[in-house]
Amino acid sequence: MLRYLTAGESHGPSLTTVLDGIPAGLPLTADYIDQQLARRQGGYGRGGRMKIEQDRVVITSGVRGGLTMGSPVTLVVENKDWPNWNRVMDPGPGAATAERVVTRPRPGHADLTGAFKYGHRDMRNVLERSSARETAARVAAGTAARRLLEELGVQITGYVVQIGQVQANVAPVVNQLNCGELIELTGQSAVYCPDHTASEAMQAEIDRARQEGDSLGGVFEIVVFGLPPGLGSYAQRDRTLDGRLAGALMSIQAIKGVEVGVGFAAASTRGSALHDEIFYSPQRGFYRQSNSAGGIEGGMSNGEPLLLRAAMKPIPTLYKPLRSVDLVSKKPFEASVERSDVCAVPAASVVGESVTAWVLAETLLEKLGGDNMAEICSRLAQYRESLKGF
Ligand code: EPS
Repeated sequence: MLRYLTAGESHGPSLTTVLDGIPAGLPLTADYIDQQLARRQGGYGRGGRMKIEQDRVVITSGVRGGLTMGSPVTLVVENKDWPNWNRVMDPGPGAATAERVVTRPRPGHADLTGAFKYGHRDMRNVLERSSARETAARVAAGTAARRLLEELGVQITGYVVQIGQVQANVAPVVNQLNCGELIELTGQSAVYCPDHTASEAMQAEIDRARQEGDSLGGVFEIVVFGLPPGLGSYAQRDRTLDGRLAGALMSIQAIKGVEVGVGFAAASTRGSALHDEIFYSPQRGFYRQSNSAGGIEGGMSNGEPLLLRAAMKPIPTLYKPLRSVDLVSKKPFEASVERSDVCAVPAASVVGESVTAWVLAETLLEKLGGDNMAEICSRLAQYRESLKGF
């Protein structure tokens, strides 16, 4: 069983994640994980905090000589901003009440409801953990899963398709390019969008929102190439691949919607036009010429590329004041803001890739079993071979 937990506050000393069930013999280095951490920190529209942080992972258990050992893998990402907050974040008695007590809940954040739930009078106790800073730990974890997928010939990438009102037209490139080419084209865009004309317009939209003290949401897509069919299952509700992937994506801070394949458009399409017809050739075996299903049928991967889409709401920390009520005085106030991102959709696409990679690694290990990479690779090769003669 593959599982992980993250821990850590946004302005605490560090974020930590413990990965359990990573097979032995997986090549994994801090440098490899740091590449994805850097992507998560990037993207046009980020705010002042990203000038302070330079996320790097320290692997403190489970890896020796660049290979996993089968024991729990611990990944630690330091918060460079912590020294500026260590008095506020001191766990000692009285420290948290001494200064910067947060009593003004921000609309759209977890502040007020989290205070109700946990009985906090200082909403810092809520915002520190509900902050999307936590996604650095999730990217670290998901990157170990991405490494495992790579060893099994599965490649994953994500890109932005919409920011605010600006929509990209990515279909022509996405349908023609292989994963490496798509990653390269996406990486050339400041907003991680492979449609470079739309990318310019998205940056202009972010500039406009910044000038107006506002924030922007958007949509990103995740594509996965090389997945074998049969991951997930129709046999029990909590084993469906689409259910698990949607849950993973929806658990990312600020994500409000998830689609698989053509998604909501399926509702207005006739069955005859929607479903992906099945063909057979001795060279390719069973295959499809279309992919409305986005690579999932009956809660299982069907062997076609996986296509997921997620919508992110605009970040609720705004320079433009929103009305709220002080927890102590019960008086209305207009929220004032220190620093914030204008748009973090590009960063969210990297988080989306990471949580997707984790679910796929889980389902691959469920399908194949095995405790070390050699065993798992040979079982997958055997399964793929068996499908050729099906
Ligand atoms: C966040 C608020 C901002 C973001 C943060 C998420 O942090 P701060 O309050 O320190 O300025 O920068 O994102 C990150 C730190 C990150 O690494 O992505 C929030 O409220 O969710």
